[in-house]
Amino acid sequence: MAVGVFDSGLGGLTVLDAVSKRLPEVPFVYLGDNAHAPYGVRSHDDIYNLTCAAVERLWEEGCDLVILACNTASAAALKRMQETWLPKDKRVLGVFVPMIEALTERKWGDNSPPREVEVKNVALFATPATVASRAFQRELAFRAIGVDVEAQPCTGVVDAIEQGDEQLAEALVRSHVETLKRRMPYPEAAILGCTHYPLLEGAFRKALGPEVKVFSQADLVAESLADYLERHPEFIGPGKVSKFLTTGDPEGVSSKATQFLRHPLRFEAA
Ligand code: DGN
Repeated sequence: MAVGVFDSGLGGLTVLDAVSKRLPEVPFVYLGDNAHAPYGVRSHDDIYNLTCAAVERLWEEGCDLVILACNTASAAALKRMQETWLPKDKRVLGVFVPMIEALTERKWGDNSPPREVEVKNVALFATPATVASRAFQRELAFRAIGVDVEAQPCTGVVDAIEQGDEQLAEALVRSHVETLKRRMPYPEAAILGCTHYPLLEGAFRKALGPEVKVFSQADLVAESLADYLERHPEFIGPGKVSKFLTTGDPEGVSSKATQFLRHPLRFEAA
């Protein structure tokens, strides 16, 4: 039995990279929905339907536990899936909760009432669909009170990264940070709420300044998954090797993925 990692495209490879480094003995099946990416500008219904189809495909691969590495899918589809669709023997986890637990210094499964936390001003950078969902603010409100969140939809950043245009991506980051700072001049913490942004962490840090604490999602998700699997070893089993699936063209996706992560990867058709 392997653990499924789903993303709308290639961005989730940043999460996969971190989880496979943290859990080298665990087999993973990665599924990128490249045929329908990007999700960030799609309707919530659309994102929900595509995400359910992808998770079903990962079940066929024997993945009873699936991580939605995609922030947009976690924001727009996860709650609805968990409440209305998911069978009892399957688990789907998203990428927001590990970040919020780190921000609020809580342990997994701490269901105590929301309380005051040290950080009061938080900047969230994400895709337009993630920002529109307000999922981050909703999850945060379960755990903390008195935190002001300013969310900046970072239009164009994912496309610039996917096109390999680093200069444009960095210029867009500077401009999105400036726009947010007009509304919140002194954020204490920044959440990079999109799979692609770890690749621009340096640009975000530079634009935000050294006094802002930047939360790096991939490592937090890896730590949280390690903790989860320790408590739920039933979701992993021997005899599987990691593999990479795409709904897009395997040749094209393999070469883009190799560029993206800077080491060779071979995708198969989903
Ligand atoms: N994977 C998406 C996310 O983390 O929000 C970014 C790519 C997209 O589909 N827009």
